[in-house]
Amino acid sequence: MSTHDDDFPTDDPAVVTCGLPYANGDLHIGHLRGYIGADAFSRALETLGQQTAYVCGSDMHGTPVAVYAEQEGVDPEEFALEWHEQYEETFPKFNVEFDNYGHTHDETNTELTQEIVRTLDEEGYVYEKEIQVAYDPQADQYLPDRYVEGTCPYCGEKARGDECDEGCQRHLEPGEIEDPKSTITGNPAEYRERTHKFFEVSEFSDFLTEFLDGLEGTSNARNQPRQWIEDGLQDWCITRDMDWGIDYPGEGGEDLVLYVWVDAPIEYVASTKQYSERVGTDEYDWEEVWKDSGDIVHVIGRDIIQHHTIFWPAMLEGVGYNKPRGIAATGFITINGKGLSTSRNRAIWAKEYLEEGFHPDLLRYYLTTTGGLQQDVDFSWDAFQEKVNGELVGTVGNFWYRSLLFAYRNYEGTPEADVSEEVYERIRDAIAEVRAAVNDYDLRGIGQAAVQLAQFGNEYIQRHEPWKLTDDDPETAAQVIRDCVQLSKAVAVLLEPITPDKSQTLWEQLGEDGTVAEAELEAALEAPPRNFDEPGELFAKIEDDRVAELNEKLEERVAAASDDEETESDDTDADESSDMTDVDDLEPLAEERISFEDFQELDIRVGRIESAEGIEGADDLARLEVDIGFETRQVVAGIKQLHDLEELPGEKCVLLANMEKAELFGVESNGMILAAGEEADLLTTHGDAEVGEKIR
Ligand code: B3M
Ligand code: ZN
Repeated sequence: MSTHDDDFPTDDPAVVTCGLPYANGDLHIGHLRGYIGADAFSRALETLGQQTAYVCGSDMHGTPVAVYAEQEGVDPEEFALEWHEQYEETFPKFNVEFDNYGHTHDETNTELTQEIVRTLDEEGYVYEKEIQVAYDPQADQYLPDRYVEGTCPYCGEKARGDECDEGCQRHLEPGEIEDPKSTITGNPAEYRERTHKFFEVSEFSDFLTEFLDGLEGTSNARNQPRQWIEDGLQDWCITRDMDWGIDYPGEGGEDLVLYVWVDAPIEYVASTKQYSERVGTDEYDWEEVWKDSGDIVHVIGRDIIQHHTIFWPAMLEGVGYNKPRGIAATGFITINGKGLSTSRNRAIWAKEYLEEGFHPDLLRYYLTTTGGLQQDVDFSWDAFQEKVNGELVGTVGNFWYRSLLFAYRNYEGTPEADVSEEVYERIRDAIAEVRAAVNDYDLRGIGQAAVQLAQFGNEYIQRHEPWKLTDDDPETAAQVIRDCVQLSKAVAVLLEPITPDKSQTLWEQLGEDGTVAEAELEAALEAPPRNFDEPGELFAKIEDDRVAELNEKLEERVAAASDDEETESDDTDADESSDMTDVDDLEPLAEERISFEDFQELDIRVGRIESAEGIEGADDLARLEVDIGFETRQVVAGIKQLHDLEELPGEKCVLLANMEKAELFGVESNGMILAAGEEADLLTTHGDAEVGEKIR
């Protein structure tokens, strides 16, 4: 959602970043979804005419890297650099084109990190404190972060030393975890007293509240942090007892390195700086972006919202830097409806996808148009096939091919006629839809605008049947085909952020010069060159037997991995922190069965939300009015932090109508709306079931 007065494009340079991948293992669809999403968003900003850099880098430090390097018996630097190089090679294969891709261990980031920490210290935001640090006497080492496991003090789930990765997703401070055990020896950890450095995050409460009020992006990133602030912010331990990392730059920290979450986000700045140094500050000035008036947009996984909406803006404020304009936090990925799990090999690996010979733009299209920047994504080869065959082959490819082939055969290119007013207006509307979608951080909206334009094109041809007109009414025939050529070009321009390579091929097919990536949205209305060659088909159907084969492969390897797992523990497998869920995270299925009669006692109805407002004094509760056909019900729901309340009116929902009445904060709740998961994803109906219909 956009809250700034000045919509994109602004006159300021923008930078789009994506959460840095830990340099510790193979990339899979859970990673790709973020990098592709951010790439598409950055390309979309450019098509609006916004000057944009897309930067990222590998996250080399911290225990996520050290633990795996140790397991392989290699030096962490060597280990991380190897993965870094692999990522650098892999991203472009998915048309993810960073303007700069650095890493956190390089000189630029090391220097900048030390400079920023020094400044925070000089500004009085850093202090020393004695704390209890976990220690493994047998291994004779301190146990920061992932070297220790235990129970989350907030939600009781199993957690890592610095994050409740399987439960409430909170960051945990050293010493907070309960029942700590060493991951090196499995022994219970001892506590030892150590002096560490702390950053005074608690000083920034008011600033952060205001920052969140102005923050754009996805609703989860904008709303969740409010609760943490209301609960009271703790100061943040920014040093660790480790060798691998960036040395603490000041006094009293000689034997400490910085916590990985200090130098990781600073790489966003360092990477922008490297880009600026390469192209020259006349072309792109990193200081203008980060210290003055740039538009900063972070795309992240939803498990790292706290780092990006609390710690990071507080650091930026502490050193007087510019703050992010937008933060988009992507949801989870499931595979065939089950949690992605690298240890169970239930994942689609980047390498595997490419080896199967699929074009990267197909996956880009699937991920961006199903998940956008926020929604959870379920991937299955069946759904992939359906989307590719239906939308890309059936709608877009079909329209492109039939239009251009007809134009080529009858006119050797673009017919000499003017675009009709109807088509011109239709393209203008689509451009406006894309512009609005970008301002709403809505990638799905971009895809939709483009595909619906192709859909319109197909209907337009069908309606005018130009093949019947070429002899009797050549003027109208030329006019219709002229329109179709324009529509084809417009679809290519609008779809470029999502399918850059396919759009480029169409662009060249039309005889256009330069690249479609450089074209702005208005190019959709400009005439293509007069002549072009015979077109080729751009998308090929995915056949059923191919899908059957892919499903079988996936099933077999998941089965093989679970056989292994029976003999081996999978706790030490690759990092699963980002963008993923796991069946272990799900509530177990109920053992006990209920009768059909029991079920029928539940009076569940289709409803439509008429209004939604927060209940004063209650952190989580909202008062909703829900139309259920016969009457309008007032219900209280715990969704205040999790949804944009102003966006709810008009939404369909599902309501348990014969729930006993309750009173919460003095407000009567007469029914219960149904929702799924920690984010309170509201249930709705797939088709057109009417308000008031019973669910059976
Ligand atoms: N390297 C990966 C993650 O936790 C972590 C992101 C850093 S972004 C500054 O998703
Ligand atoms: Zn927790």
